[in-house]
Amino acid sequence: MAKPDSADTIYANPLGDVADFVFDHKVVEVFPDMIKRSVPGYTTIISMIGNLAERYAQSGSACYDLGCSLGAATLAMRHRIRAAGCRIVAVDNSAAMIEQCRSIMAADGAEVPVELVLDDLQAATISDASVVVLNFTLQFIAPEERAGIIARIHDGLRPGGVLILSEKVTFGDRAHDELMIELHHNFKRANGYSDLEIAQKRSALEKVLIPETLDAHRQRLRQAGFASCDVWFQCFNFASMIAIK
Ligand code: GEK
Repeated sequence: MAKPDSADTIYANPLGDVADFVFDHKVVEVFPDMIKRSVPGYTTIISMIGNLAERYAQSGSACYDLGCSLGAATLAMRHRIRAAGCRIVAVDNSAAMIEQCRSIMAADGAEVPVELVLDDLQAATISDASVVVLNFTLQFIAPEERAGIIARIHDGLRPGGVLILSEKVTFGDRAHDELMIELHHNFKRANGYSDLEIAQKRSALEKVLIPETLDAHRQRLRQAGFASCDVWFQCFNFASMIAIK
């Protein structure tokens, strides 16, 4: 398998029928390039997840990275956690992602132990947690299943623990929503994606990535019992929230 550092050209040529997006070997090979060129603020969010983990990780607790892909957020936490006796549990249901993530973790010398789990995050037991990360993952889960997941995360957190939830979002005001989409597409164009690539990726994600409004996320987080929640980062239609138990 090629190293995951190749340029993303998956949608560069015209595809008759654009299939639904899947996290397979082809995506794994270009993933770091793809996500940096597609998600405004991704590098900042990853680095700040390390910052937040340093602040909120509690001694002897578990930190979870749900939908870990190649483990960027796991590594950020691993390098910043100072509390004693913490461990990280990183979960993804893509075998190709977990396989590559395993060699990335093995090549990293940091001390915090990382357990990699190949499974649906809905099957993962979340317990004795102080930090849970859903970094652009919940958006890929059917909307009707999201409340149950957020409730289980809340229940598995220690008091004072946090959920860091990053998502692509939509806006109730149609003109503002269209503006954010246009600015996002300009960001992708400036990063070298052609109009064809942008259009084909958009249609591949259409049924797979279902964004919601920030209000819908806030409501769900409060419903689950989080004492506070709000946005700590936003660039166009990409945002990250922190919810504190
Ligand atoms: C990062 N967090 O670099 N269970 C487990 N994993 C899932 C599920 C599920 N039900 N559904 C999707 N995934 C990462 C980036 S990418 C975001 C996250 C993106 C996994 C899927 O296999 C993929 O690896 C990840 O969620 C989403 O900080 O590509 O836009």
